[in-house]
Amino acid sequence: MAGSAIKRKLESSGHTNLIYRSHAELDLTNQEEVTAFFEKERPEYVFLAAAKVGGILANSTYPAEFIYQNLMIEANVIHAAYKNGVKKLLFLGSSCIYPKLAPQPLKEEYLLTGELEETNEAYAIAKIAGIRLCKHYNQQYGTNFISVMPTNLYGPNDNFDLQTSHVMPALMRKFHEAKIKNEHQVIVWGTGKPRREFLHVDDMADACIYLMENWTYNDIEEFVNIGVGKDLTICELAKLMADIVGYKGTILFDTTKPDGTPQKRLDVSKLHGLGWDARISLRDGIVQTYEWYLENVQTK
Ligand code: GFB
Repeated sequence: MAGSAIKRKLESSGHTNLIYRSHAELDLTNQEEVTAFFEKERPEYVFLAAAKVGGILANSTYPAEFIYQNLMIEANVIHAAYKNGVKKLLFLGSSCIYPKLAPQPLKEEYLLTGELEETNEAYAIAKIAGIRLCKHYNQQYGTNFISVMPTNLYGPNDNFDLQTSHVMPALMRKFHEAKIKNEHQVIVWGTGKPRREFLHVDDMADACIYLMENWTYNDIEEFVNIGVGKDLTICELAKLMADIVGYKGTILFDTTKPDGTPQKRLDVSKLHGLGWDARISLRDGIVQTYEWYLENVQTK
């Protein structure tokens, strides 16, 4: 989802000479393949959006896959970028790198100041390693590798599998299918009380390209949050989704499912100071994504 949004934005803003590979064409966990790719193509600017990602259940069910695959991807790509003289690399992290009970909103300086949320510790550790890989390569080798920490993303090309997806696509699909099948209740995981912040993936892509074009590692100082700075409860999100999809039945909460971290609202003052602000409102973004879902994904 993130990589395809960056690709769309680069193409629509007139960039040419773009190089990409699908997962089937290039396995980023394989060091030999990554080395050969960089030596052949010699990219100058790299967006490292590839990652093993998933929602709360996928993260807690497959922690070994999440830590292993993400560490391998980051180590292989960042090292090959250094070896092949990449001018600038942008690494995408995640807001789950922050301590579970950090003060809100989350400032960049709170990294590594407390215990992580247990449902996604494996993923968070891998993403923290990626940030530090960039930092230490810059420190030792003088590279210009920047990192960004996006909040929870949503939009076209998301994963709509109910077991492995994030909350936004899961609720879209659940409410849509309940409406189509005339079902009178939809089950939402957890208590509905956790608060989450959501950023449309096209805004995220815009921010990444803006930072790549305008700012260096020295300006950014290690990494910068990308978000909207506003959040809502999962219960509020469920009601908003029901309204947009047109579902009129009951919403039930399954409290046997985990809540995850209680809140992770990003402090976006650093990003605003660098001259970028999100444009797509939550309602507009969900409406647009639902239109995409109806055209591309819905089960017939
Ligand atoms: O989006 P989500 O899976 O991940 O869940 P996290 C957010 C909240 O929504 C949790 C609740 O409190 C879930 O219990 N929720 C309610 C649901 N209904 C559903 C549902 O049907 N499906 C899902 N998936 N959740 C992830 C991390 O945390 O955030 C990743 O695990 C990553 O590592 C990502 O950082 C951005 O926001 O809790």
